[in-house]
Amino acid sequence: MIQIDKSLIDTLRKSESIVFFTGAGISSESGIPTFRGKDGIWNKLKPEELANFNAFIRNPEMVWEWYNHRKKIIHEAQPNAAHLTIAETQNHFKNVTVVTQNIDNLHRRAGSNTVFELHGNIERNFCINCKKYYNEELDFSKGVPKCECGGLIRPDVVWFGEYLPEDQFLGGEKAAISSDVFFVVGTSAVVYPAAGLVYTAKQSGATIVEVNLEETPLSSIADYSYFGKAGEILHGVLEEYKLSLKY
Ligand code: BV8
Ligand code: ZN
Repeated sequence: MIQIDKSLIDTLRKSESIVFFTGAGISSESGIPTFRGKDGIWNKLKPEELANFNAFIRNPEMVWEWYNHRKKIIHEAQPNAAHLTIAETQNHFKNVTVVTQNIDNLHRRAGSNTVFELHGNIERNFCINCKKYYNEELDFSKGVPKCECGGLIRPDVVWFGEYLPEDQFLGGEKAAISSDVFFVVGTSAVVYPAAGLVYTAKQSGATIVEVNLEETPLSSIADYSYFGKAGEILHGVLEEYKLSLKY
């Protein structure tokens, strides 16, 4: 059982705004493979081959095959203890914001109400030509689905070299600036500008709490680092916090 620092509990008791900045690691306990870990999907495939616009134009079938494979895993997955604990913190703190790099929609399905999705959402799709959205089940019976204008339909996720959705990034940035405690959960913190939000939170005076299986480039600026499974650690933090309210 991971020992949670009493000073962190004391800080939480004085806090109003909590941010959970999450990456693929938070969904690994739901059975969704991470990108760069030992079971990482990118060990076999390279991001440049798949998560970028040119790869899609060159070989839309292959890119859609990858996303449909991930979509199937995501639809069979359930939010895990980490997602559920984050949703439960909404009952204990004035402002709880999730800023996620994940596209799997699990935070919302767990009950989190304020979620900024920096890299899009696998449930949404749009036409690369006229930008019309197609969010119902797509028909792949005649190959890659096309818009009525003839344009290819793509998943609404942010690929390498693409800008993050302005409203989502600004929402995440605002939350980072006004956060009292900024949890960094299950991310290797190598992808920018998303990972830059941790530095924004730090510079704005937030207490940084890292939750990961292993050290990351952020460990050096974290005020607390807990190494273990996100589900257990986050549950442990909330339980210790609730216990402290009894005295
Ligand atoms: C952009 C969506 C132009 C699609 C993804 C500086 C500034 C700006 C850009 C860059 C920059 N430097 C480099 C760049 C370019 C690039 C980039 O960051 N490259 C990196 C790789 C070097 N960034 C971009 O291209 C971005 N756009 O730059 O536009 C621009 C330029 C300037 C200013 C503005 C704009 C777009 C990046 C978005 C790419 N899209 N995915 C899809 O999902 O298919 S990235 C992909 O990586 C996912 O979104 C993923 O979330 C993200 C980060 O990965 P993680 O979530 O951290 O997952 P990972 O597997 O790496 O790590 C999992 C961690 O969990 C591990 O540490 C593991 O130990 C831990 N873990 C595992 N299990 C558990 C656990 N922890 C706890 N409990 C467990 N059970
Ligand atoms: Zn179109």
